[in-house]
Amino acid sequence: MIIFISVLNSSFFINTRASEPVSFYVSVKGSDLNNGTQEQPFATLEAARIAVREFKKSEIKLKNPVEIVIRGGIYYLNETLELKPEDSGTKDAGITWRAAEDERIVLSGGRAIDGEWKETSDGKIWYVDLPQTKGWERDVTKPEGYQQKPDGPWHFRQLFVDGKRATRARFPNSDDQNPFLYAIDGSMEHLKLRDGEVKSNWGDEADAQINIVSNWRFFNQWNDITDVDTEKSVISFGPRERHGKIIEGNWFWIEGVKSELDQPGEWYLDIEEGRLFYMPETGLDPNNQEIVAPYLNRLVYLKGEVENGTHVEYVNFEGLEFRNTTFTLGQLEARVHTDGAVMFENALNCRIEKCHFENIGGYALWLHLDSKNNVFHGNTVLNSGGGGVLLTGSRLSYMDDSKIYTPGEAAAKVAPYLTEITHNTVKHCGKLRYYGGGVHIDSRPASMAMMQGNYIAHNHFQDLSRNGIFSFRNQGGNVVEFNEIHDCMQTTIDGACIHFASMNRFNAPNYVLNNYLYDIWGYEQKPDGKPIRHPWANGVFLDWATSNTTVKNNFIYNTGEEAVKSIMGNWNLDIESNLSSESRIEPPLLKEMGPGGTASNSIYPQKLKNTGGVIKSSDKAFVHYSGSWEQTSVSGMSGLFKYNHMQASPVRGAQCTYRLQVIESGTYKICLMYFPNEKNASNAKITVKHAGGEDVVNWNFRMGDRLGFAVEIGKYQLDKDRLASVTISNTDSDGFIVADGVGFIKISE
Ligand SMILES: [Ca+2]
Repeated sequence: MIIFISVLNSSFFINTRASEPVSFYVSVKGSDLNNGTQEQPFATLEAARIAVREFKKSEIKLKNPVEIVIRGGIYYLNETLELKPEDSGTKDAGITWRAAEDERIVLSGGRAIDGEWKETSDGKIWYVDLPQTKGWERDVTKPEGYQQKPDGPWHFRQLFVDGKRATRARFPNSDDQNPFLYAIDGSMEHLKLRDGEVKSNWGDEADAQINIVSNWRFFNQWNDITDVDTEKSVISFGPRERHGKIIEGNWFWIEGVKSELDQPGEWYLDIEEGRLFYMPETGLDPNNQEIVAPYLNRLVYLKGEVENGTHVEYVNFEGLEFRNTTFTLGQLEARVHTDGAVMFENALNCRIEKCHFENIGGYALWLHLDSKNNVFHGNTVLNSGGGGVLLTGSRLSYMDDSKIYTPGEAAAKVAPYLTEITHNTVKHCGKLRYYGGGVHIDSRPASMAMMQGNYIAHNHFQDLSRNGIFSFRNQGGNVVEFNEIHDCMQTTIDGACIHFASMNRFNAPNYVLNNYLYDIWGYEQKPDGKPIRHPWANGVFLDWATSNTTVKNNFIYNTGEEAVKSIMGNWNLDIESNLSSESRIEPPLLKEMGPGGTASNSIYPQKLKNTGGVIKSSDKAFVHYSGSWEQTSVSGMSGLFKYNHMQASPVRGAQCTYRLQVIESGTYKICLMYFPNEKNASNAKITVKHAGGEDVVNWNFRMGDRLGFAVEIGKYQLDKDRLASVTISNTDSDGFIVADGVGFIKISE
């Protein structure tokens, strides 16, 4: 494509007054040969992006805000709109991509199926030729993930008919009395059914999957079917998404099988013939229906570079609709899937406002790495495969601490925070990936545990597969207030409307205030086809040592288990004045709940942090090792997690020193983190250097917290001008010494 930029010296830009926006226009009726004025709009967002970048180069300093006004119509994007640091605005001159007033703009990741549908001989199933899908080949060894534009032939696993996600040909049918199959046994690699239940033609398919809720029943996974054995009644999987072991009773369906196309509303893509099959509801002609299949995974990508420290800044999106994106297979984790219609990576001060997301494959917005002060306000998200907003750091895994999604030294130290997620509606989500939420805040590094978090207020979340809001690992400093969240935990167990699992007792203070939470289900499917309500479903769930958290003035009714549940050794909780009931209750200020309200408890950011630090054994800048150390790992909770740390045997001398970064003088509680083990030393020497000198403590590493959370070794005065440290030594020890982490938190002046 040739894009001709003629705007630079045109009179269009002369005489603009300060603060009046400079406007570029895009229209479905435009042309990329135009100059981007209202009269001569561009046809594509890409042309506008290039024009804005050129315009910025022509200015010494961006004086005026820039707006890209998109005129009404459906834009089937050919590739992801990628914005880089050079596409940034400034504080006084933001760059806003917005809908023209009162016009409906759809940015679609799909392709309209507009060929001619023909009836097959049975009179029920129709087909249309899609030669561009012919010859697609599945590679089960690689995760699919994001591509700016798909490589090779087109392929899809969702189809949208008249605005609804249609059913990929499956067995059992979704409206059967018992819509699932049930494993009687299995492993990470296969499952077994009762004799006679496995059909041979399931093994002949080029792209069949099962959607199974495995082992612990708090997530689902999509496993590629690579082989079936009808004699042994076994289905074998490819290597992708082996997240949980298959055990007796796990429920699933199989899809992507041509011979199972037998119910109105089902479809099947035949990649050998390059042909799409669909069985419409009786009497309907697909030629008269709006049928769209997804093509792109991500519509907009703001892409700073974490390792270079660059950011995309002051870019805004207003009033746009985002639709029809793909979901990808091969997610590294069940918990954190990574399909997002819009992604902000290393983005600062960017906004998405009054936008609409519908029928997308994953999350509406995925915020990644060093992203802060971003805003997601007044948006609607409907029928997403994932959830509303996802926030991730370099994504230390739940299952295995050594897996890092985004490698790199800078990436390991950052995670999104100070995000405002306000006045949004998220409904009917988690359709493809059950482990998700209205807001899912994933792992951040331990070094950030004491820092501020995110502001989540006045949202309405309804009908979600799992949590309303989830905040996992080293998260704190979150304010969650005046949200209305209900009908959560619809297809999984062990969560809540508001679920925090900080796995770190030093997390910055959280405030969960004045939320309205109800009808929290918990779901378990029984082999007789009847789902039952599983009790593991809560109003507020303070899980895995979540600490320093206030839960107050919440109204909670009809939970599977508790209104407010706290487990696994939380420190410093303040749970008071919450009203709960088994039947309906209403808060006195009902109108303040959700997007319609404006109230705030005014918790200011300075209240949202702790003073001190958390140092992990892998933080090389702060830990010095001498002697002989080895890396080892601890696995726990039936293999649910694996932690890595350092240990030294008593045979050869070893010690390590954690240098504490003291930025404020005061009295601090100093703690060790490690997993107790009987092979450990019962008499390790811990030397603490503090303001008053040096103390030696004898430490028994055989005792401690069974999940490796912080154990106090003492309270000490630390001075910001004096070296403070903790040294662990194996001199004369009777077992291993362990270096996992040290935390210190200021408790008084
Ligand atoms: Ca079927």
